[in-house]
Amino acid sequence: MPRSQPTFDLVIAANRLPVDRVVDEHGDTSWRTSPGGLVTAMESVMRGRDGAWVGWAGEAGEAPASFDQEGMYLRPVPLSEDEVAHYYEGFSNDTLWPIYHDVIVPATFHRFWFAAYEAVNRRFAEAVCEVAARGATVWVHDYQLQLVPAMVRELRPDVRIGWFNHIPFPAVELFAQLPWRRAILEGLLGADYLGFQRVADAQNFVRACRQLLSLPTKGDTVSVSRAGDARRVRASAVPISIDFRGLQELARRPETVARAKEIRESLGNPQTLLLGVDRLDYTKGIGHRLKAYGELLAEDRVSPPQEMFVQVATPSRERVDAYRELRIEIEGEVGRMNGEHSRIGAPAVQYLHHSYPREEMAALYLAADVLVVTPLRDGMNLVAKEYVTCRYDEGGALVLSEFTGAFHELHQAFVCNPHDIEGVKQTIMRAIETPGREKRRLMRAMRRRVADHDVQRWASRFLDNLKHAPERGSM
Ligand code: ADQ
Repeated sequence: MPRSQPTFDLVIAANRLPVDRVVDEHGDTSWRTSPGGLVTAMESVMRGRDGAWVGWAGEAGEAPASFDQEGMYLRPVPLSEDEVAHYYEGFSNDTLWPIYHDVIVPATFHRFWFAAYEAVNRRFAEAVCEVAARGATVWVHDYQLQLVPAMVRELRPDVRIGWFNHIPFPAVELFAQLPWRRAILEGLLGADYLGFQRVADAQNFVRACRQLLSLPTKGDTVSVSRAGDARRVRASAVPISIDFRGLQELARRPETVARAKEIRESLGNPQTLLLGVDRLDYTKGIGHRLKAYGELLAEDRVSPPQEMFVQVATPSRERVDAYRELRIEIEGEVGRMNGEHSRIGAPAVQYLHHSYPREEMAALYLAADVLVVTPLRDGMNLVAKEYVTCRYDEGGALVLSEFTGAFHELHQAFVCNPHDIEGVKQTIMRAIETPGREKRRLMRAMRRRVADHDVQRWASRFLDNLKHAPERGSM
């Protein structure tokens, strides 16, 4: 280790660094902090502390040298082209992602993908140890880095290790399909504390340890005992949230309000504007949503231009086969619906396959009378929380799948089971037809929940749980 290597009391490890490379017209490179809840949350916990973030800078090949960005020390981890294909697109997104989302599409298993996953996790662990001060707190994020906790513990028994899962943790019957299930559970058990989106996710993890590793469990803790290392690991729910104050402030700006009005005008001022916003991912139930809406159109229960439907489908993982196929399927469906039900100047579905700046997202939320969120499985679904946050006017209505983490918090949503197409249709109609006064009451209650449980509170709850996790030898 070079003598000048700085070390930090708080180290975050996540697949991606919170920055994007920007190249200006002279070919000079700089870094721009990528907007997002995680960065905001980390900024709030790093304020007044020495913090480092370990992650991939987003491009294959050599990594840039470590650098400071807005008060955080960023330590890039290099990934080769092959590692991006095998560790990230392969094992993370084509093995773990489908298994952790109820096998909506079949998972692909390749031993060489796991080998790359292990190698990359080791590189992350070593980078973490390099920047962690003695006794530091290490916070590892998500399913791409499940081996990191045990690897860090082995190298640095002095640090305290937490891991948070942004996606669901599957039922043991599904998790058991993974040929590397033991390695993954043992990797996670290297942590002192494990945070999940829902109580059921934490319970699934504890059950997997009991059934697949035959470890003793009690309530939300698993007892681990290896030569010289007897510990209890706690697993519980700490649902993630968003930066309520920051986003609400953006939604209230006169420019955002004006843009929302302009969006509605450009759609011909519909009576009801329905909106879907998702990464183009098979977990999000976009096809189920379109099917339900297509039937409502066919039955003349909705029709453009009175009702207009805007679907924003953010480009995602386009090098993974299942995602390429999904895009073809969804765009075919949108084409069919528009062919059958559009009028000149009034499309049945306005489909947008783009990323947008935060300002535009806030304006879309503010413009929409109904947000339709129908995932088949989703760790949380921040889009739902962003929508209610932007509705400072208490307008709008939220249709929400019961298979999202958000369902467990936003009790006043119009709830649906996306597999029940008839039910989705009825729920959409209810969201459209419920009187404004009642909808305002529901929206107010959901806003209160998100305001009280924002991302800053999430981060401090996680760190608190980590701090108070059982001490070693406390069995
Ligand atoms: P995602 O699956 O990506 O996250 P979600 O929670 O909805 O899903 O977050 C998506 C984010 O991307 C939101 O902040 C949204 O505003 C933004 N976004 C979506 N479309 C966009 C577009 N076209 N342009 C710009 N921004 C767009 C994973 C898990 C979730 C979990 C989160 C956080 O799958 O279940 O809620 O992590 O833990």
